[in-house]
Amino acid sequence: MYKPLHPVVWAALLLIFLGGLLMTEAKSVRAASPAVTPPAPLAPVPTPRQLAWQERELIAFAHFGVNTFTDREWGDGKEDPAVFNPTALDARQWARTCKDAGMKMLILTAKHHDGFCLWPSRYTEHSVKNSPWRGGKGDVVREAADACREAGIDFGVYLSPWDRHEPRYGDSPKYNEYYMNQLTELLTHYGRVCEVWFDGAGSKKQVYDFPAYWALVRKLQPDACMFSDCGPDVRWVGNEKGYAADPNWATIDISKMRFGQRNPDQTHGVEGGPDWAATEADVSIRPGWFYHAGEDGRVKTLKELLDIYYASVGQNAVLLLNVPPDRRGLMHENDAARLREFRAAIDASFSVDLARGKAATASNVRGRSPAFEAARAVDGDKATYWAADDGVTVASLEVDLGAGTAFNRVMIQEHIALGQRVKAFVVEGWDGQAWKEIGRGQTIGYKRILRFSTVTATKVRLRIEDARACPTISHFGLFLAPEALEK
Ligand code: FUL
Repeated sequence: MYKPLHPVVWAALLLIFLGGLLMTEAKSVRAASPAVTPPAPLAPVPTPRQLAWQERELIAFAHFGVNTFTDREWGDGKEDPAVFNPTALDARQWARTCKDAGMKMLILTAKHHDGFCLWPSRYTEHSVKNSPWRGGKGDVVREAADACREAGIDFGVYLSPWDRHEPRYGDSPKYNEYYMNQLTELLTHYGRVCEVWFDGAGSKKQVYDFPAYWALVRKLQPDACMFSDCGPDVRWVGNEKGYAADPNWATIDISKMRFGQRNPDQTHGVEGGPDWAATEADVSIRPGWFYHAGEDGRVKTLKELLDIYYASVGQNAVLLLNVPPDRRGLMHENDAARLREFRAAIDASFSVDLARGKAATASNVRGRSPAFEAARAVDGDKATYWAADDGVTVASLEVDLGAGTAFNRVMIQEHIALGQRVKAFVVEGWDGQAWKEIGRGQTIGYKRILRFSTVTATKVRLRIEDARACPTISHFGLFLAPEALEK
């Protein structure tokens, strides 16, 4: 039988209904409030091709050519092409060796200063086509480009502007035409090319037409970054030791830089410079750039390679590590073995991020929005970042590790798609009583790694002491490298 509800029950039901209505209203008000916008880009910012280049971190260089067979570093261009005769060339072995080492691209010396071309260029006789290798039908550039594609790594070319063989060298317009014809061959016959290396070494008698070279590369291979002493996409770090320095601004004033000359700003970059051209740190795994049997016992030690890694990749540079194929046309066993150790050491050091997913707070969160909160720096997602409000250039990020945690590496990354910002930072650990400084630096950029003896802390904080604009930190990580690799 129907029984009327008691008035108190009616009143309660009404209240629940009204409460529900109110909450729905509140939610829709929140959803409708304007979203907090990301910080405006701080110009200059990297192009997508420059970003992709920086994210490769490790690139292989392969110096190979007549010098490999004459035991020289700089050939004079008078070599008989017949000296070029590798007995067992296998570019797939190069690509595999580099890929296994975590290198994301291989740059081949298609032509070094001796002018000898590793591909059968139509424009010169000084090439593989006049060598006995593969009966004069071989093409090292083709084999290397195909092998890289097959292994899933990118391919780049070094085409020395300085040419000690070519008679047109020094007759500027004629040689520029010759050089651009060769560039065209390299950039149209071998698939995608991701970097073109313009080496600054050599004579001053030729006036290079760089604007024309650059325009040609842009037209034929829009994904390719161009390297030289002075950009335009990436710049030389200023030494051949593989070391970048702090500060390392990716920004610079290209109009003040000269090809083939020492450029005072190239190592540190210029804070607030008008152009984006990050540093590429080149170094050989052996004393020489080309293979010399006498250096088989002088392959860099694991410690040397790791020091180079921390000084380059760990300091906002890309490391370009040369591994020269030998007279067989193979990367030597000693070099390959060292590269395996190198990879294993990096993997062992960085496989577990002890800050990942830990509770994080910040002194300032952009618009108090969850999209920019501190947790974004420890979420393992490179697309998200912690950001502060506009105008806030001093700010801190704190990670609560929950318990005493041992670590000896800190990795910090800025969201550089919006420009490089941080000018000074400190990392501190809470030892139960006080904050203790662990390390400090000036610039961060794409990646900064601090390396120190193991410390234990329950909380860690990153204090940005100064920045060009509100900081955007995409990654703050803590790692414990095995003791043997500590420092
Ligand atoms: C230098 C060249 O002279 C060396 O032979 C080597 O190619 C190095 C990477 O660049 O300028």
